[in-house]
Formats: sequence, C-alpha cells, structure tokens
Amino acid sequence: MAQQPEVKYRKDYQAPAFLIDRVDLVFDVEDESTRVQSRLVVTRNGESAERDLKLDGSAKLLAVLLDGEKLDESRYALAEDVLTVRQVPDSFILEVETELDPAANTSLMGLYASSGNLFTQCEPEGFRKITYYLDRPDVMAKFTTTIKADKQKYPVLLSNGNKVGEGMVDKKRHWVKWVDPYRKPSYLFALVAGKLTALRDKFVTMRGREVALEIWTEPADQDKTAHAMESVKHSMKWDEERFGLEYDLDIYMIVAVGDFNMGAMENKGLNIFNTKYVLARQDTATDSDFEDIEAVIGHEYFHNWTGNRVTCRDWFQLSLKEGLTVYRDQEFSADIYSRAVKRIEDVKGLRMAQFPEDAGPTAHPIRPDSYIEMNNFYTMTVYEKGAEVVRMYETLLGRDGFRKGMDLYFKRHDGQAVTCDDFRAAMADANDVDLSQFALWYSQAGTPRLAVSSRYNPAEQSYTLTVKQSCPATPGQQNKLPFHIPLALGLVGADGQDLPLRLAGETEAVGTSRVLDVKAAEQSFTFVGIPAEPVPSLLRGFSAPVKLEYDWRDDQLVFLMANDSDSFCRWEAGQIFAERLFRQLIADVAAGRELKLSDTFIGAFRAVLKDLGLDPAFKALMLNLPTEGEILEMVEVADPAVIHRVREFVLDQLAQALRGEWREAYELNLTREYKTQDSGKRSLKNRALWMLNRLDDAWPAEMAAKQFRDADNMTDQMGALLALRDRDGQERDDCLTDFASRWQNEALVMDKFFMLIGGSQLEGTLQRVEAALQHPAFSIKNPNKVRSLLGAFGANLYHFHAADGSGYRFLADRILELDTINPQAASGLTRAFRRLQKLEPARRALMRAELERMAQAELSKDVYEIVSKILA
Ligand code: B3K
Ligand code: ZN
Repeated sequence: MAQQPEVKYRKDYQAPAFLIDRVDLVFDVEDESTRVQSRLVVTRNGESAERDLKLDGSAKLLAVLLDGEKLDESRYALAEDVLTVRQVPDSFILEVETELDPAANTSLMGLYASSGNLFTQCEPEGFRKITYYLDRPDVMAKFTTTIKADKQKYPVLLSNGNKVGEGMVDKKRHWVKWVDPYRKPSYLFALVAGKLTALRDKFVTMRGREVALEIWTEPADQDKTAHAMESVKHSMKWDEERFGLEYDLDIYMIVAVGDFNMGAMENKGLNIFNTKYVLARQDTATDSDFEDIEAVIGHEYFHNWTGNRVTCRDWFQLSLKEGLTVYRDQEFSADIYSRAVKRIEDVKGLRMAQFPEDAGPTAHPIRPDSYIEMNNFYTMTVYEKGAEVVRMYETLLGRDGFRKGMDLYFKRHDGQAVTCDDFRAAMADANDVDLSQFALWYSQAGTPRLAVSSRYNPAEQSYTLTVKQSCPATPGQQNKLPFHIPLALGLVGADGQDLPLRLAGETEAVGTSRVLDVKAAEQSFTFVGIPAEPVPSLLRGFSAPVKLEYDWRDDQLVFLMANDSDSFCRWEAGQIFAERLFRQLIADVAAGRELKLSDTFIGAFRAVLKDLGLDPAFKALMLNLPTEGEILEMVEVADPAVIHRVREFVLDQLAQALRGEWREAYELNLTREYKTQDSGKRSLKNRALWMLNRLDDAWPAEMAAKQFRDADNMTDQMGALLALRDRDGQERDDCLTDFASRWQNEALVMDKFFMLIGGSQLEGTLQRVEAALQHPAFSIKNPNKVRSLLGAFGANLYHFHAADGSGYRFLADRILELDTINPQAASGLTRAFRRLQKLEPARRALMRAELERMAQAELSKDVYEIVSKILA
C-alpha cells in the first residue's frame, strides 16, 4: 500500500450540507462506452454554511453545468474521488456528464458488463463510479432514468420504478424511460440493459392492487425460474400477514446475473440477483439451493420496507436494515419449513462463521465504529449477529410487542434515513419498557459468555441458578459492561416432562419455559416448588448469541438429547457432548494416549438414529458433529492436523459401530419419485451414505455410484458425490468426470464441481485445485467460481493449513492476483487467514510470513484493511 488509506469514524457523522430533490439520468449506451448525463436539483440543507458543493465520484468527467452554464475549471476542482463545485447558490440545477467503460469494469461495482449485458451494483458506494453525486444514504431523491441503446443488442432496458414511456431514437436505437415515485438514496439505483427474457406473473395485494411480477434471465435459463416466482409471491403474502406490509409499486422485477459480488441487491423495484439465488430446477439445484433461493428472494423483497422505505442514515447503521431483514427472512423460512430445523441451521451458521469473526482480529460491534472500506463490513456480525439482536427484542417483548414496535418504527420513520437507536427507541416506546442497557449489543463486540451453576435445596424444594456473564476483550475494547441478555430456559423432571416454573416471590407458576432477564455481571434466580433435582435446559431456542457454560453430566446430556421439549436444546445437548469428547481426544493425542470412543457416546447416537419418531431433517442435524472449524474455536491453541485426525477418528468409529443402523437409515429413507417435501428424507439418507462410505468395504461406493447414476435430482447426485469425494477409487473418478462433462454448460452446477474439488480431504487436493484453475469452466473473474474453488479451499482446514505452508502460499498468490481484478472478491478470500493467532507456532509463523508478503504488495483498500488488522 503506497499510502495509508483514510479511516472513517462513526463519531464524525455530519448531516449533508446540500440535499438533492430530483435526479434525472440519461444513459447513452454505445458499443465502446456509455455516456451518462445527470441533472440534479440541489438545495442547501437548512442553515449550512458550506459554500462549496462536494460530490463523490471517480468516473471520467466530460462536463459540468450550473443552472445551464458550462463551468470552466476555475469554477470546479476535480481531485481523486471528489468534485468540488465552488461558490454555489442556495438552490440550483447541476448537470454532470460522465463517460464509462462497463466492459473494462471487473470490480463489478458501478456499471459493468456480464455476458454482453449491462448491470449496476451501487451499494454501498458504487453510484459514484457512474456519476458525481452526494453518494450517501441520507440524501434521498426522486429519480427518473432514460436509457438509450441499440434495439438489437439491448432489447430490454430496465430501471427503478414504473415504466412511463418508450420509443425509437433513430432507426437502430430505442429508448425507455422509468420514474421512481419514491425518494431513495443513490445506493438503491439500478439499471439493466441486454438480451433477456422474462417469466411473468402477478400478485394482488391485500388492498386489491395488482402488481406485475417479472423475473428476467438469459433465454437459456428461463426454464429455471418457476421456483423464484413462487418465492416472490410467498414473500409478498407473508409480509402482509405477519407485518401488515404491502408492496408499493405497480411492478416488481428480479434480474439474474452470473457475475455478481454477493447474493442479491434490493434496488427499488428492480432487484438484481446472483443467478445462484434465482435459478433452480430439480435436476440442477439441491434442496438447500431451493431453500436458499426462497430465503434470499424473501430477504430482498422484505428490504422494500426495512431498507428502502426506511433506510440507514449512514453506513455504520447497516445492521439497522440488514440485521432486521435477516431476522425477517429467517422468520419467513421458519414459517414455511420447519421452525426447529431452521433455528438449528441458523445457529450452526452463526457458530461456524460469526463466532470466529467475533473472536478474531476483525471483530467489530454490529454497529462498527470505523472502517477503511465499507464493503468489508457486510459481515456475519452485521448480518447474522445483527439478526440475533433483533430476535432478542422479540424474545424480550413477545411477538405482539415486537409487532407494536415495528408498527411504530414505520409510523415514525417512513421515508427517512435513520439509526439503530431510532429502531431501539421505537421498540422501547411502543412497549413502554427501558431498553437502555440493551444498547450495549450495538456497541460492544465479542461473544459474551454465560457461566451457569445450579444448587438444589431438597429441604426447601428450591432450585437456584447462578448466572455469571463476561465478554472477552476484542480489538480496541478491553473492558465490557454487562449486557441485557434474555435467557430462555426450562427445568426437566426425571420423567422427561418440563416442570412448572415459579420464581421465589411469585404466587403461581408461569408456564414451563420462560425468559429470565439477565442484566448484572452475576445474578441468581431461585425456583420454588421443585420436588426433585431437575436437569436444566438452558438457552432454549438459542435465546441470545452467547456461549453458555454449564457442567452437565454425560448422562444428563444423553437425557436431554432424548427428552428436551425444546428442539434447539435437544440438538445442542448432542453438540455439547461431542465438544466434550473432542476436547478429551485432543488432550489424548497430546499425551500420546490411545484414542477411544465411549459406549455412552455411541449409544446416544444409536438412539437418535433408531428413533423413528424424529423428523428426518432434524435427525440428520442431530447426527451432524461440530465441524473442524467449530472445533478450532473450542481450543486455545489449534493444530489443524490434530483436529482433523480426531474428528475423522470419531466419524470412523461412529460409521463402524453403527454400520447396520446407517444402512437401515439409508434404505428406510429411499424415496420413489422426487417430491419437494421429501427433502428431510434425502438429507438423512445422504448423511447415511456419507457415513457408510467411511467403511473400507466396496459396497458403499457401489451404492453411491448407483445413486449417482439413477438420481433424478441434484440433491441425490451431490449426496453421492459428497460420499465418494474423499475416497480414492474408480467410482469417485468416474462419477466426477461424468458430472463435469454432463453439466459443462450449466455454470451453477459447475460451481458445485469446483466446490467438491476445493473441499476435498484427499491427499493431493492442492494439486487438483491448481489444475482446476485451468479448467475451461473456471474463471477468476467470476465471484461464484472464486468462492466455489478458492473459498472452499480456504475453508478446508486440513489442506489450507498444510504443515509445509503450501496452502497459505497458494491462497496468498491467488489473492494478490485477484486483488487487481476484483478487490471485494479478493478481500473475501483473505478472511481465511484470520485465525492466525489460534494456530500452533509453526503454522502461525508460516501464515504470518504470507500475510507479511501480501502487506508488501500494492493492495486495494479492501485487502489492505483485512491484512493489516490480522497482522496488528
Ligand atoms: N444489501 C445488499 C448487499 C450489498 C453488499 C455490498 N457489498 C444485499 C442484501 O443484504 O440484501
Ligand atoms: Zn440485506
């Protein structure tokens, strides 16, 4: 990095000196370049004393006009990223003309080309790559957009709002004009131009308004859009029913693009999606792809209210819209599929990706205090922990109380750009409660620990739980204050039934599951009328994003695994049991002791596997052990090779000891013909197949190869490939080759192929990843490909952390290469290095050397910020 990039601080927020009332944009799309004319109606904001207008921008500037007069260079100054127009009046019209080269734009921010079509991505600061503007979310304007382009090459021209006119410019070129009646910040602007086809449908809102629905894709993908369309309709209906929120334009469009930095973007009326979250057909997409699509479509749609109608004052408030909208999409999925399964999957995701972030060098509160590159803050913390924080309001206030808070939030802030404090105030005021301590969730980083101990008093028939909370230090935050934590719990009696819960001082019991308000560093709660010592079921439903510690006996965990009425805690008991086992085995390796798996552990798993009363999807989750990444977080100093060895050992033992049960589970869950609702069965069956393929026997591989050949759906194809992937042999080679040739023209399926290679545990994985870089279907310019192959390799604990440092060197080289093409994608890969401090000394030294090598290079702000934080 030549010079230290500037750090932006939340505390420096200032209201804009000028406001923009209207924006009229004209895009002239030509072969070589695109010209953009922008006409802004600008007024001074209140009493602002600022004389000069400073606009953000980095596009090639052609002309600036003020009130119709072309300015010469004495009237404006163009510095890197800022256009200063000197001595402007209180209100005026500013016209700016810029020229863009979308085909050369590999960053995929601003206006760029993908397969010959044009797309935009403006959040957070991409609009400034298109024109000069007050590119900040608290400047909300009314936009009109006219697009002119060759009719043959770009028959479809889309932008935000409603289409108000179209016609021919000349014999070859046509134009289309769009008007968005709602004020919006520039980050929600969107434009699409190209050869696309639409699936069309409609939705009638709760007030009887008809909304046209369109899903635009390349013509070859039209047969994979039906599920997305159903998902749009479900989302619209759900938001009306659950939150009383109705769609507000005459048309809602989704456009799918193959080159996209993230999942999707909620531009007003014109959502742009990664193809991965739109396209699905039974034979090309797995059950979890189908679920993800529905969730992301829901997410972007829900942003129309939580994000667009009410937006963020500044980017530090990002969680205001993202945490809330993730919470909303989680609830949507929970209402459609199984609430229990959804909750466990979300918690598992949080633990796998957010807990490590919160414990590492890039830890930040859900409302960060500073950033170098805002794109680096679209994190698991802002999104997923942010959603947990929103969920805690619901847990504390109840579903109705939460709804009251939401209603008040919209009543107060519709059309505004606001802060996380405004949201919290709406929740507090609507329910007349004090949520001041709750604010700490927005400002303190790190995952809090809750250490719980219990004491039963037989004479008094009372049971006391003592809760101590603490929060580890994080960068820049040494000491933390106690959080306001909702602790949901139950007490389970010997018969497996929940006991009625009466706190000392209460006249009668209040239910069998309740939420305690933990607010102090140490607090005790005494339950009375407890006839015998119960087994506590703690943090039910994962009521707060914390690490809970309680010293359950092994037999109590087995008991909870079989009996807990709260499905999250039932699953969690198995995870805690496994965690305990892993810690023990890692210690055994260190001490040179022989590894052994207890009969109690095997017995508990056998009981789950044989329990026919369990929902198969839930059962598959119960049988899933913590990942290697999760185990890494459990230990002080990590040796990835030991973690790998220990986990493989446990899986091998479970496969051996329960081989008959796995086989039975496989057969019991075979289904005749494909039905969506059998996804739980497929998941359990494929889990069994995967376990069986740990055995040395030849028959499981044959079974998998047969499943691969016979499958009429992608879930079963992938299930078979995942089972075969880590076992050397003809079946593996044949099936993988077959897969790659059959699907060579389906980009999203080829992503799966690359993911299988990057995530393989077999020896020689790095060599195969290197070879795959040359595969005709691979391109380092495509973020989906990068994530599938290189992202999967970076998450491959065993191979990325190879003892000779080859994995680190390889990924560092790819990051440096990619950084010159697409900084955001490069920065995403860099996160694989962030557990530096957890590693045993030899690997730590090797990884540090690679990070230092990267730091020497000419880096983007994006990668620089991550590398420098890891090295700090
Ligand atoms: N708001 C966008 C994310 C934009 C990311 C920019 N790097 C998608 C979403 O959260 O819905
Ligand atoms: Zn979002």
